[in-house]
Amino acid sequence: MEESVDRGEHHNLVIVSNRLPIVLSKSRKQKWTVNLGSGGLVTALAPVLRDRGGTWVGWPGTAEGDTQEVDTLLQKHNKSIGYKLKPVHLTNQEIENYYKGFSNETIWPLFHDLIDHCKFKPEYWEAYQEVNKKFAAAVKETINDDDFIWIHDYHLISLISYLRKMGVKNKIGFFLHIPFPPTDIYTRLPWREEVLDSLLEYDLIGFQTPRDRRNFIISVRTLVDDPAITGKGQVISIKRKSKVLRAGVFPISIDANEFANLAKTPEVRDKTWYLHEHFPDQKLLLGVDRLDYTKGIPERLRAYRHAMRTYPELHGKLTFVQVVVPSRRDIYKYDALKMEIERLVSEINGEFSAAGWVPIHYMYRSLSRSELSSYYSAAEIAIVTPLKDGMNLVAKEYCATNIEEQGVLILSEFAGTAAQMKTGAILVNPHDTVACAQAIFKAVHMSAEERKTRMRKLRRNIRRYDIFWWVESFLESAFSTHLGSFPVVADYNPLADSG
Ligand code: ADQ
Repeated sequence: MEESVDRGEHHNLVIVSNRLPIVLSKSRKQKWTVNLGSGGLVTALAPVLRDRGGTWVGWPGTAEGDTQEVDTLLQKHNKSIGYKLKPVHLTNQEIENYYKGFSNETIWPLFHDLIDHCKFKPEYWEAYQEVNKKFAAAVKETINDDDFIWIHDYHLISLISYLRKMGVKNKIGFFLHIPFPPTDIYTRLPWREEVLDSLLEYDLIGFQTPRDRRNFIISVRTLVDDPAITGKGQVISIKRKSKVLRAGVFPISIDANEFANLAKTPEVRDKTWYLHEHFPDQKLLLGVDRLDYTKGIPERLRAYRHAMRTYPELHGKLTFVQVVVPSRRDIYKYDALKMEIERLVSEINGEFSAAGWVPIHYMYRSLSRSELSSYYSAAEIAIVTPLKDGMNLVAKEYCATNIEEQGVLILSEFAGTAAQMKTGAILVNPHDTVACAQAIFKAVHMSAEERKTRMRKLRRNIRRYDIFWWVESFLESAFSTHLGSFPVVADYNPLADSG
């Protein structure tokens, strides 16, 4: 008889994230429309929420003042999607201090090891606490006793502490989408004990890679008295006093089949053909990133410039297409980064452009899914070189789209993805301009056979460990009583690399 696995099917699911998975827009006539987001997380979680019943709690992304209209709009929308969206409204001051402040100017840079970018302001911390408390009240209003609560990401670490103080006894899981930093960096945080105490209250905490979990465990050993750590593999257990926390490694992924199928549609094929026509006799090197200083865009541009200076035979033969999606527009560092990128692009184009060839095509905008897919399909090489990244879905999307299995992936060893994709990709240190330039040269000249072997390996891994595997293995771990009994991601070995 087949052994049944408890994935908590009998429990309703309550997802909590900073943002609701929707895009709200207002027409010129001040009429609101709501569309469900298209990201991997909502694709994977929506069917689970529909099957089990559930609620997604989050900020709708709107400013103060739109509260009533948004509430009415969402109530109507809930009926059509089969689960509930519960908005948590934020004031302009909260958006300033909790979202832009503590989340994006303290935790985000600190957890990406960029201590010089951090602001440690007490008013940011206070707002973070207030908003986490506000989210806790919203969650408490919506739950039943045996619902499973799954909290997402660094904006809401303290949420559990308020839920427990409010008497909520439900099982609660947390997934950290960004890296967990090494202890000597983590300990700079003035509220390091409070943040760690909250993390230790969860029943299950998920990290992207063994590296992140190992960093977390070393911080626990350093800052906490007598933790008992047992088990090895995908899920281990940390016991402190009588509380047991399970810590697992769950590399997030994408709906790989969806990306492969999109690449086969006539619309994407046409767009891809159009790109090839416009770049005749040239290979395309593609970078796609949100505007963020963690993504290593200036470093990548310098590496491309170095490649152009070192290998003149690439002139006219290789074009770098860099797409940047606007992000966190009102934070000063992001404006400064945009200016630095634009200065470098214009310097490089000024240095090398020749009749019929512009070395860098730069786009600063969001692309539709079919446009993005056609760039992924057309590019012979993708260059994904973050200085540090929790996972990096662009790397996975590029490979999943590459149905002809002829593309080459140049990947930063500091992207979470590297743990899973190191044998198929060309791994580089994004700070090493010379090595990155050499990697570009190597990718341009790689034989068709080697490209196929590498890409096949990458695609097999991404198909097997897709976003649906991720959701299932997290939920299975939350409800199982076993440790380490889950499938391990091929191509990297959490056993060898666990804390
Ligand atoms: P992000 O830092 O946002 O996510 P990433 O994982 O690369 O980074 O996801 C970016 C997404 O934006 C991709 O799905 C990509 O397709 C999309 N995108 C990028 N450029 C675009 C463009 N020009 N137009 C349209 N779409 C574009 C955080 C962490 C990551 C982690 C994810 C998921 O920082 O490390 O992988 O969460 O956990």
